[in-house]
Amino acid sequence: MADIDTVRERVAGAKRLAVLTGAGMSAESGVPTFRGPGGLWRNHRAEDLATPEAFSRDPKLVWEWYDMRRTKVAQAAPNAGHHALVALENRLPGFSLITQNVDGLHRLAGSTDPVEMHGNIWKVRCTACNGITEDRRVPIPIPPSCNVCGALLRPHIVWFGESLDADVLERAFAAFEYCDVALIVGTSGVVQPAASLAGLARRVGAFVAEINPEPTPATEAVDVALLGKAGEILPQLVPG
Ligand code: BJW
Ligand code: ZN
Repeated sequence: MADIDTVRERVAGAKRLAVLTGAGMSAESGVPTFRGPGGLWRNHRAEDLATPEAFSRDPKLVWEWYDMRRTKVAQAAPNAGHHALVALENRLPGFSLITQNVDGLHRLAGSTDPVEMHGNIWKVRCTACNGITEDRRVPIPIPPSCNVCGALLRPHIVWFGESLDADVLERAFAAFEYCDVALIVGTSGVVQPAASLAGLARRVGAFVAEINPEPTPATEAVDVALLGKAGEILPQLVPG
């Protein structure tokens, strides 16, 4: 049987399907990925910008990066892959969607309860009073300041070295610990703790498939690696 048919069959028969998505999920919507071609911004890597230290050193630079990304996300629409995941959610009772993406495209496509591990690009948090608000201004005044206390705002996003929200972590780990089928879509699998979810699913005996045009550190360990784009492969996995 072809690999894609095996995965389609496993998905159709899943009692609990857990899906992890990464930046490659939104690549076909025009949102740049972090690593690989086009991953650098003005010669900076995500690892050099998405840290509390980088923000303390140069909040204007970090906000300019976010303003560029907010502009791209504002222009982006969900792609066929996002819509296929909505179709899977509607057909399968035990469906969980865990995303590393901060772009909100899963929700825009109609996914009802995606777990956003790393936050959301449209939320900001005050560095003094910690108030969290939605802010959809594009462009955003740089640097933006809090309406309540006037202090500097930061993106409400999890940066390197920062802890993920405890409730979010619990939901992400539970989804993969109790699944019987897992799909790992469009992630390079290098950022923890998200990168450990595929291994967790394997350890509990789940069938794990990866969807990515390139091999990743997870490829060797999954049951099936479907080499291709999320927007092309995911629609083929929706049971008829
Ligand atoms: C397609 C495609 C198409 C293209 N279709 N696919 C254990 C060991 C070692 C280190 C650590 C560890 N635990 C924690 C750490 C430290 C750190 C970490 O993981 N570092 C590694 C880099 C080594 N992790 C953390 O700090 C995390 N915090 C934490 O664990 O707290 C506790 C703790 C702290 C410190 C030490 C120990 C414990 C927080 C991580 C936060 C990550 N945040 C970011 C924010 C960026 C800013 C923003 O979004 O605004 O999240 S970084 C960035 O990477 C972003 C992404 O969500 C994340 C993952 O990237 P992703 O999604 O995989 O994208 P890419 O670009 O890497 O890959 C795209 C893929 O798509 C590629 O494979 C393409 O081939 C593919 N593709 N087109 C399908 N059409
Ligand atoms: Zn404030």
